[in-house]
Amino acid sequence: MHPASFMRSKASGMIFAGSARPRPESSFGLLHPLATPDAEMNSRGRFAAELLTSTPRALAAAAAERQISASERSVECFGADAFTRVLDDTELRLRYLAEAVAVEKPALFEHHIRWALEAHLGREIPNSYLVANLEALEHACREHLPEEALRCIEPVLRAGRARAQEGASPSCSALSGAAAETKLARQFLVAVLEGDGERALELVLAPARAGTMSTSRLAEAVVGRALEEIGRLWQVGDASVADEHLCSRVAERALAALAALGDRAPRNGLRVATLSVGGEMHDIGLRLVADAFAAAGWNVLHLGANMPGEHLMQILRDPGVDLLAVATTISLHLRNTARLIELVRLDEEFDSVPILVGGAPFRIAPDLWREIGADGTASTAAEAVTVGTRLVEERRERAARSR
Ligand code: B12
Repeated sequence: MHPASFMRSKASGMIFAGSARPRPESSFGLLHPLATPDAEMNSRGRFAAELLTSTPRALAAAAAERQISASERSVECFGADAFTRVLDDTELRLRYLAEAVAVEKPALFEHHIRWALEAHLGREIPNSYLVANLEALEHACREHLPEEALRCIEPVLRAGRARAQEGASPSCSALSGAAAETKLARQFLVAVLEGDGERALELVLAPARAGTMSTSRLAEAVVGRALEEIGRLWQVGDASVADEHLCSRVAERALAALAALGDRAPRNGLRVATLSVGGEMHDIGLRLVADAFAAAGWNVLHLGANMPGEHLMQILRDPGVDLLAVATTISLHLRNTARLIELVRLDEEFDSVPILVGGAPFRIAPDLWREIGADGTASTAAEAVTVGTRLVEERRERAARSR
């Protein structure tokens, strides 16, 4: 039996048959006393996502086989090892699809499709490949997943397909323009790519020492933008992984030096833990957020990248925190983020600790933070401090009222 067929029979038998049907649940799977019809809808998305990723290789293989048999031409660009390449690519797409389905945010999948189109442009992979791949994926889902799951998956897949049919427009440099910080970001990146990290550092530290540009602007609008651009160059195939790693390391040194040069408000007695969710290796943006809290007088427990949720409880207990700031850069880690929030919320001791979330998915889908149970989001480090401070004050007011 094909593994994907096994999945179908397992799924329809085990999950969707009669009394085995799930009761209304909180957005991310665990029972919630105030479950609403919305929450039920969301738990269906979550179920569908679990099915998509329960045996992702098998489902991706079914789609890849379908694509190759329906249109061998659509995979010609991959040459001799087309099947393996299409298989890997489809499995990754399926994982992005699952996360968007789990939170019922087609915009997240559309964003992935736009990202893929731009990446393909630089590698001479035609749009017809992606359109055919999405058709095959939809076909495989229809063939192997139960109707109830399809109702959540199809609208997301179709949004992605419509986006793929529009085709790619070449991505624009994050560093075009004549603003002072943009010019400096260009010079910083050129110095890094020329292998002169010391020059790059000096370029951002000199204006900080001279007081001609604030350290926060240098961090976000210069170093941050340079990172965005090296990411774009890597995506379209114009920069190597080594270029990107080099840029990240110089950026980390620059950010640490800028943080040391910046002003600091007196200690305010508040403590924040900053962490990237389990699986998430990006933490430079989070580091900027941590530095902004420290500059505003907070005591910062910077836990950094890939923080497993279950080990977080220890920090919450001792030394304890007033705020949790959680980063998710790629949408592949959204369910982990939701699980982490749920873990904290389920513990009576900490269920009122405010949780601030941030990172690209929360900009792509602006109400996503609410959906996954967080208390707020912010797009920049300065905004994170403003929102975080407000959340802690609101919590104190609530506690005072209930006394
Ligand atoms: C550096 C980098 C890496 C480094 C990370 C090093 C590190 N220690 O962080 C490494 C090499 C590990 C890496 C790996 C990968 N990366 Co990467 N990476 C980047 C890059 C170039 C820079 C990230 C960055 O620091 N940006 C600068 C900061 C300042 O911006 P920011 O993160 O958005 O943060 C700001 C806000 O979002 C917000 N914020 C951030 N965190 C938080 C938290 C809270 C609580 C709040 C309120 C706000 C907030 O405030 C920050 C300041 O303004 C980006 C490009 C980009 N556009 O960002 C790609 C990028 C994010 N990576 C990408 C990819 C695909 C990957 C990999 C999958 C590649 C691979 N095939 O291995 C892996 C995934 C690893 C994993 N499991 O997480 C893609 C993501 C595409 C997508 N949407 O899925 C990007 C966008 C590159 C691209 N253009 O294609 N990467």
